[in-house]
Amino acid sequence: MKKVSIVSSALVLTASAFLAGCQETASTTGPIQVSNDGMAARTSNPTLVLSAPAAVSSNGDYGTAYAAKFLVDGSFSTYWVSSMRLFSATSTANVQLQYGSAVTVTSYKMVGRYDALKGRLPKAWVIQGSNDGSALVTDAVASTKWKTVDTRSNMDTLSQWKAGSPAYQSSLNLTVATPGSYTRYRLCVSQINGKNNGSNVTDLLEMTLSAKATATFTSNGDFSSEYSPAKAFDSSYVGYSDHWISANHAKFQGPANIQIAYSMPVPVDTYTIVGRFDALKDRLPKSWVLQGSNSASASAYDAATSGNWTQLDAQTNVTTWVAGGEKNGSTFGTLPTWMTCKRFPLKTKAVFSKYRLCVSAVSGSTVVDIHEIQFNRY
Ligand SMILES: [Ca+2]
Repeated sequence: MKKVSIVSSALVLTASAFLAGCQETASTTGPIQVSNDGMAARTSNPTLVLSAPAAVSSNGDYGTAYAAKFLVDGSFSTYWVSSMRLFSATSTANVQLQYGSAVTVTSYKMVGRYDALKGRLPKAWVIQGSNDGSALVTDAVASTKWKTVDTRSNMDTLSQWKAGSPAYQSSLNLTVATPGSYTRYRLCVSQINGKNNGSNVTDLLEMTLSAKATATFTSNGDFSSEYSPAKAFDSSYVGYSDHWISANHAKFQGPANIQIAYSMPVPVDTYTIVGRFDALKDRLPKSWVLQGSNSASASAYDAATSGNWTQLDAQTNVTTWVAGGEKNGSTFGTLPTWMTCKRFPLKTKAVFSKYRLCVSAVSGSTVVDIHEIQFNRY
């Protein structure tokens, strides 16, 4: 078989990369952790990059310095190189990413080398998902234990893979054709861009999977169904009915709690409250806490002191709301003068699947009234 040269001139392995090769793959079984690839979690269904899977494996590596774990280590100086194979529908190079719980992957990113060895870039592949505990990375592509969620062909090095930044890297951001909820995913490469003469490899620097979170909204009391908690998380503030109003009391009886529950943990480091600054500005929140939880039993009805929740921020006697809101306080741009907003940074970045605001005092009204709550990551 033809000897394959591994070290390219453009991508020189560093000493740290070799050291990394000596480390064992971290084994975690906790909830899926997510990073946020520059996109704020402002909407109620943000797309989030899944961070390193609990386990990664392949059906063959070129060597321990090029093991599958280097595909998901966050470094572009390390890479997975498959073992040599024929590359065909029945001779694929496979790599599997396994998570602690099922997740619906909606998009993925592959980063490869775009240098003298760009012929190693995958040209045809499938992405498959499985919840079958007996499924193996070595299973044939046609195995019924795996469901194909995305199929690619003719991904050439001219019109598809292109020189990126830096020029010796190339990346593809692709949408999954038929997403499903799976605990494990695998990439099965059936063709590469170079010659398929029986002694070739595929080679990728990094691969990340992304999922779109969904959310549900609850409160411990609404004024009416017209002012449901979902109205505070719909990324819209334009209408006079486009807000959440808490249950009405003869005298405000806090805490009035509003909660968003995502389908997966969402990183947050600031939040913004958008409200009205008109004749009803006495409905603005004055004192509150923001809390986070990963507990399945955590609820909008829990007391503010509940052990189900972690306190993320506390504000007392906030009276500095201004017409039109803080400059750059929200992502809506310039607000009309009958509205207001304020942004509150968290002391520590939070990653929770549930967040809730517990308002204990308002500016005089019998209700609290919030047009929008934005959770951000800057
Ligand atoms: Ca890498």
